[in-house]
Amino acid sequence: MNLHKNYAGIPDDLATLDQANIVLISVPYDGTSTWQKGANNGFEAFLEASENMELYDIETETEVYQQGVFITPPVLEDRSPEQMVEAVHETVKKYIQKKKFVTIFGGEHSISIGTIRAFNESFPNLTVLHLDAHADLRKEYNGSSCNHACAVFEASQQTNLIQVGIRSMDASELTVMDHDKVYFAHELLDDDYWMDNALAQMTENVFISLDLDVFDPSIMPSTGTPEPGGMLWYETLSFLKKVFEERNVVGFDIVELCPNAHNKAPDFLVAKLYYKMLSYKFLEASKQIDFEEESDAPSTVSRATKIEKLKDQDDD
Ligand SMILES: [Mn+2]
Repeated sequence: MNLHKNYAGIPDDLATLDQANIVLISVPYDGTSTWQKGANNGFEAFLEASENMELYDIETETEVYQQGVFITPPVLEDRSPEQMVEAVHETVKKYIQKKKFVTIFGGEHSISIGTIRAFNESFPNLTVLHLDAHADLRKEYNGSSCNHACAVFEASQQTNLIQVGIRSMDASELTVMDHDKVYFAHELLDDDYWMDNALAQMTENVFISLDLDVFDPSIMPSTGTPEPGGMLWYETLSFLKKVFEERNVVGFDIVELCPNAHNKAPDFLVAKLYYKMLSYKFLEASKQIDFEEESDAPSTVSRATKIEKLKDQDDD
């Protein structure tokens, strides 16, 4: 693993713990996956793809990388699923206490048991927004409660869990599932109000746990257990944007990137998804940076500001 890379190739001075507002913790763990292996290679593929992104976000007219992204040493504990979860829990909590915006990259979905536990202990009345093809509500699987199939069982008991995009589950999960707070993939097509209804059920503090298999395999084939009938790019972004605008998103994790060396497009999708989520989170702060640059140092205005100006001229 190459530890010297920065996310999106940002300058080193924006990638230090002191300077960065955003912390990125990788957990390259693949100990309990049951079908296609390789989620342990996801983070490296994500980082490599991110280096090829253009950093001006057209939709928000911002350059969120200026908030800085610090990549922590990876969580490598893998002696048992339980010990891995505890290591994730401790690490995530440590960075939350440093008042950073903490994001976590898997690895497979069992890592989220630790991330959710850390956020739930740190923020009152937490909603967990779970985007996934799978319900992941088993209390125990293959002899462990820290299996990927159990990723949000604890969240279902201890937080306000809202599940979106689900299209695969075991009958035993029906008794655990809170059906009013589940938005099945097949229902999203015919329901114009699902986004607003899901939002209305969220408390102020929201943690997002995003399993990449929530996306349709046509755009996200690089995942351990692809399921047909998933969400597409723009509907997912428009939902996420609403959540970031209307609630206090306290952090998020992205899991289950299982890269394919012969198809880089899914890696790029994830790099961009991460950037979009940060762009939504820091929308106001990013616009502020552009404004300050314009007033203090006109010769070094950012690309975002220049484009803002061009647009103003068009409006006249
Ligand atoms: Mn899944």
